[in-house]
Amino acid sequence: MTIDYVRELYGTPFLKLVAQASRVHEVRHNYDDIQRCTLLSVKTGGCPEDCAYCPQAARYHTDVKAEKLMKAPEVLEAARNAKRNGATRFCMGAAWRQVKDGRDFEEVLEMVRGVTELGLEACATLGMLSESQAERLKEAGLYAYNHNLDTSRSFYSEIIHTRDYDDRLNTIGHVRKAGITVCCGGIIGMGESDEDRIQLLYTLASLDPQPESVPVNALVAVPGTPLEAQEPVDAFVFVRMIACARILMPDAKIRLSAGRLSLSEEAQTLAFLAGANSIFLGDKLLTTANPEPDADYRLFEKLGLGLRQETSFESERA
Ligand code: SAM
Ligand code: DTB
Ligand code: SF4
Repeated sequence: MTIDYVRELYGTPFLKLVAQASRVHEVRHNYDDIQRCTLLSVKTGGCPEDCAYCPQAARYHTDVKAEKLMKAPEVLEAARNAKRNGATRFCMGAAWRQVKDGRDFEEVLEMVRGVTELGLEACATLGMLSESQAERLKEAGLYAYNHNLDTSRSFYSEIIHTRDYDDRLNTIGHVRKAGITVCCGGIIGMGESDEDRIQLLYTLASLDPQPESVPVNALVAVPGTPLEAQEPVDAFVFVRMIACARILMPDAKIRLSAGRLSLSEEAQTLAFLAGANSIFLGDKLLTTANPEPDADYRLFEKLGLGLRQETSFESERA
């Protein structure tokens, strides 16, 4: 794979691109199998980083209030609920720049052990990690670690100034080395160019091995953040990203992540056709709104997917 190939792919006429992605999807995956994941913000707000999209950065004046780390029992209650709603993966997010050893990290390890015991894929996103912290998360049963590259290397420095692209790549390396699966994707709609999206796709698909999980987020423009006035991303661009990701990373789970409230049911359906095979289930992402589970299940029913609450998880495991 070369950058020129990715450019050519990204520039393919829309219907041809979606059809090509759909062919790859049919061979490697199953349209009926859309993984549902639930997010929980276990440590909200007060983050020292300056990510321009993020409502949890302490320096921006958003409605998000800084909170202390949740306790494991409360997190496990939410995980049990998520499982009842049909989620098979539970992702815990912390608004930290990096993990610090000590009491809070021990509490997170307790959460990971509990979520794993429930039979859910435990995923966490806690900021930068050292090699030894990644090993301890692995020992506790962590299945996946989410750490996004977000955009191209060159646009990254316009969006975030408090860390750089190589910091991101280093943490991803530590996660990989510890034997945890990698969840790494990006955000579109931040004002990046087509070339930035192409570079992001190229970098993600060049990771060796490729990430097992690739979240594609549409920016949720939150009042108070520097990106509050961004226009919503065009659904055709969103689906184009999904299709390219599916073709370039044929075995990965491609996750239709943040921003679904601004996509119509038809646009989401096109994303599933183009290879998206996961959504976040639950009316909240980390701090912003997401569709109600009932609405998602109504869409699944219209699509004849046979995905249900409660029963689906047991039958998937059977
Ligand atoms: N602090 C950790 C970090 O930055 O890796 C973990 C939590 S952070 C909120 C996880 C990811 O959420 C970010 O990398 C970004 O891709 C995504 N995200 C944050 N705010 C977003 C927004 N307003 N719209 C879309 N995605 C967003
Ligand atoms: C990812 O790529 N998207 C999720 C998850 N990883 C952690 C987070 C989306 C956050 C959207 C903004 C919010 O709700 O705070
Ligand atoms: Fe902090 Fe993560 Fe938000 Fe950046 S994206 S401000 S690191 S919580």
